[in-house]
Amino acid sequence: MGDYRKLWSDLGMDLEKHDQLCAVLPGLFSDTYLNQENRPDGMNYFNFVFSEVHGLRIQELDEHKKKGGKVIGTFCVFVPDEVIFAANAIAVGLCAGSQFWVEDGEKVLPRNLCPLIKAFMGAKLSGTCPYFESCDMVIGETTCDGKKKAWEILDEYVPVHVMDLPQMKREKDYKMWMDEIKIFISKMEELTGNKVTVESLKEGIKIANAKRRALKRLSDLRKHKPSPISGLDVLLISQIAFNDDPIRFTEKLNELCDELDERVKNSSTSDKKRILITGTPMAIPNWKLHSIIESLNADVVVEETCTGTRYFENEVSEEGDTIEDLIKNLADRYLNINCACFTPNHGRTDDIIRYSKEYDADGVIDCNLSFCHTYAIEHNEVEKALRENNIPNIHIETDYSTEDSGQIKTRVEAFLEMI
Ligand code: BJ8
Repeated sequence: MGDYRKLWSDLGMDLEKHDQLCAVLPGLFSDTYLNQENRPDGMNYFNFVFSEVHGLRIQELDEHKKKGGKVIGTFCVFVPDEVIFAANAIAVGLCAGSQFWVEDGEKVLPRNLCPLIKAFMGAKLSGTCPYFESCDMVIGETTCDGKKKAWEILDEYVPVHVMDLPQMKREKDYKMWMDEIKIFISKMEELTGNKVTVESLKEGIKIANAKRRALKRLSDLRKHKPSPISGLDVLLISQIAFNDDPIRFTEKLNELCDELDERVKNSSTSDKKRILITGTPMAIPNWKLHSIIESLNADVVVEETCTGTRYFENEVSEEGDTIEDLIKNLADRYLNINCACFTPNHGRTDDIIRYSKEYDADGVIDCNLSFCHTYAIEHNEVEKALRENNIPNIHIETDYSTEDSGQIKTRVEAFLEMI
């Protein structure tokens, strides 16, 4: 990585503490990623993006800001990027996946809270995340109780706009979500000084749909036996999807898929078990579960998570002549996401069963972050449905520390032997 100290210091970051983070990440990345055998050449781009994750991309954000552009941070796949693109702003994902930030988060949050929330709060408080420091505004949502209340604290450090996400999917909830998107559009227009027009919103929809299509193409390739790419590599790609330039990302991902198309033509057989992961999102650099599973005789072939299918399934219709038409299209696509914050949420269970069949999974690992009550409770329904369909499964609850890695490995090993 080049020398970005001036850039980081201009952003007001804590350079000394940030050095500590920079000292551990490359080692973790190379141990997890670069030791894999037979990786596709197309992964070189994503390796490069990761190596420059606090460098080149931050410089791009800086250049955009110097030209008067805005940067918007988000924490949930319900926040429509299309609107951010239409206002000529850049969207960055701020969900944090490292234990490094947890301690700072615990200074203002209870310890018995989801690590994802503690980590993003710690990232902000410690001044060690250049994405956070580049943001002109962050967008929260009323999903789980932990996030909902965390916005109140975060608002003391950075402007927060909260989207009120309904918790059910009735007709009136669709109307309410459309209203929320309308308010979000006004907020973005006010912040950026750019009007969101039918043309710009359609352009935003096109960009987001193209990215979804590329991610879906990659996902479909994993249906081949054996999958032409490791679950670890796909996880890295989806994590990068939240922060990279969307047009460049789509282009590079399609190039990788072209390479994988060739790979599947010449593939051999494999006796590795095929695993579906479902549950809470895995924010960068949380590679813990994938790396445990793939260190054993198994491949992760699909993730029913927000760093998986929930992020890219279903496109937004580009049809319509008015902003209202397009807002309706956005609401239709987004309220189709099946997050455990909704009640009921049978759609998620149906998705898990459908994906298990489509990807020919030998078993399912339902994994949620500690203290994520909605996903932990929903395990009951997920487990029942999997049992009825004779699909072996286990439930894992974990955080970002490595303390339980040995124990998880033993459980996964036993699970793989059993299936
Ligand atoms: S659509 S999964 S990204 S809310 S922060 S709910 S892990 S306790 S992230 Fe999420 Fe949107 Fe739903 Fe997806 Fe649990 Fe932690 Fe809450 Fe979390």
